[in-house]
Amino acid sequence: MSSHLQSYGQRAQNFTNPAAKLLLETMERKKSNLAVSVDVTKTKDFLSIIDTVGPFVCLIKTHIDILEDFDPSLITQLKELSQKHNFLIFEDRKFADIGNTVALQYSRGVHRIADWAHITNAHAVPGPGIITGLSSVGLPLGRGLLLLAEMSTKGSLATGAYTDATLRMAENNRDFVVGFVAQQRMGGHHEDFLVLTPGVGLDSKGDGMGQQYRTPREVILDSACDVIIVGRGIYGGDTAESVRAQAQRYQDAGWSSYLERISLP
Ligand code: S5P
Repeated sequence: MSSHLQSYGQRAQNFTNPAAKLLLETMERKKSNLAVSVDVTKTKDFLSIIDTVGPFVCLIKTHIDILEDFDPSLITQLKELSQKHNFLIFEDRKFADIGNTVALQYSRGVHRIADWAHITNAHAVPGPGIITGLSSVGLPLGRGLLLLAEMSTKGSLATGAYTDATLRMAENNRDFVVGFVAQQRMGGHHEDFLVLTPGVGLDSKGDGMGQQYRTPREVILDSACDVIIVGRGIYGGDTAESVRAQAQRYQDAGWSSYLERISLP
């Protein structure tokens, strides 16, 4: 059976990587294929949004470098919330340099990403050395990597031959590369990979800066992706109650589309 028609729980056995297994098991247990992207600049807002959406998500996506008041104690609190609500953490770092540099960026500096992010991501543009560098740090820690195979933005250059070559890089590094940030499940490979998809919104089509939104149903059912990544569509509301209601709404939309997909003949 094609991997995307198997349940998330069944697919855990298709992976050796512990972060991928844990993500799929968490999705199955929480009945959630929703990741919330928490792109805010104040620690207080960051933690309160995560505490509010935590029950509805399998994954929290961070851009840790946009926090103006970052302090290492924030990481302790983030890890506590991840245990309290049972979600994994994905630092959307989009590494894009030579292997030696990305290994340092991943393990050191102020943020020490490898210490706390179950999953991170990288552009394929430098070639396979970027995976060698990141896996030298992340693999011993049981971390997983996603490659950016496509982007959600208008005019993206990550298409065609570039996307195909990204797929080949992932296939050659199955132990550490667990999937893609992409807009669709791509054919032409037999391995199971996770497909996480940003550019998801129910009420808006774009943001005037190139972002393009599709609905959870288009992403999960029509394009056979696995995880919807939603940012402003959820945390854009000004009260905790509206943030909670949006998280619930996107969780329901993503999960019902998944149930429809796995029941396809
Ligand atoms: O192609 C991409 C890849 C990513 S990771 N398009 C994206 O929008 N993203 C990220 O997803 C982006 O950096 C942001 O954190 C999030 C989308 O946020 P939203 O507010 O537009 O939903």
